[in-house]
Amino acid sequence: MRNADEVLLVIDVQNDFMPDGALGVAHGDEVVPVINRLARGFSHVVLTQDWHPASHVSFAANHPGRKPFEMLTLPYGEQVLWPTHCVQNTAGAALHAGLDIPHARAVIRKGHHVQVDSYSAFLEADRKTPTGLAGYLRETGVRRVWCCGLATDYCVAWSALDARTAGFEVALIEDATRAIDLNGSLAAAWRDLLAAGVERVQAADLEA
Ligand code: VGL
Ligand code: ZN
Repeated sequence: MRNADEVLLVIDVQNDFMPDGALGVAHGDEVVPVINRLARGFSHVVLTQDWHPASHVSFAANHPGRKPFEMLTLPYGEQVLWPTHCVQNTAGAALHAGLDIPHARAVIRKGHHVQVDSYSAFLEADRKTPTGLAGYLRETGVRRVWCCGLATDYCVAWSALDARTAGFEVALIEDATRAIDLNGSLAAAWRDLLAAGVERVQAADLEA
């Protein structure tokens, strides 16, 4: 069992990010058994859910004439336009049924503001609005955050970077993630992660 000051942060293991989902991540389902095993080694596990209103600004369908995976300039910066995904209370937004973490303590839902996306579990895309996760982790005595889930180059990377900025030690468990990899986003994410001091580890490293 890992120390009480370490948390496993399981990001967006939701049906819409599975290979047959609305925003399918290739081999996304393969992280489920790996994460279930990892979670048994942590007394503290926190889950996240991407949790958008149907009218969300990140959906291409809400911008007439625009298509998924195009870019759009918004007041807070450049936004990828995504296929409609993880709409609040839909089956696609539900956690994968095979996720088996009965002792998970908290679920953070993000991306609920109509006009602002939130890849990060800590700070929304306006880079100002906190989700409350940093405060929750500090108040529960967490010092080190282990990140896994979907997708490596979007929600997992942004969460890991913001966890570093918030002052936590951070590791990203590479084989407990899968990537979208849009226009080189995976390589760019790893460049930023390593530069920020995020450790790149494999699930087996935690069992050693
Ligand atoms: C995600 C794109 C849009 C993710 C969420 O979970 O990585 N990616 N919304
Ligand atoms: Zn989303």
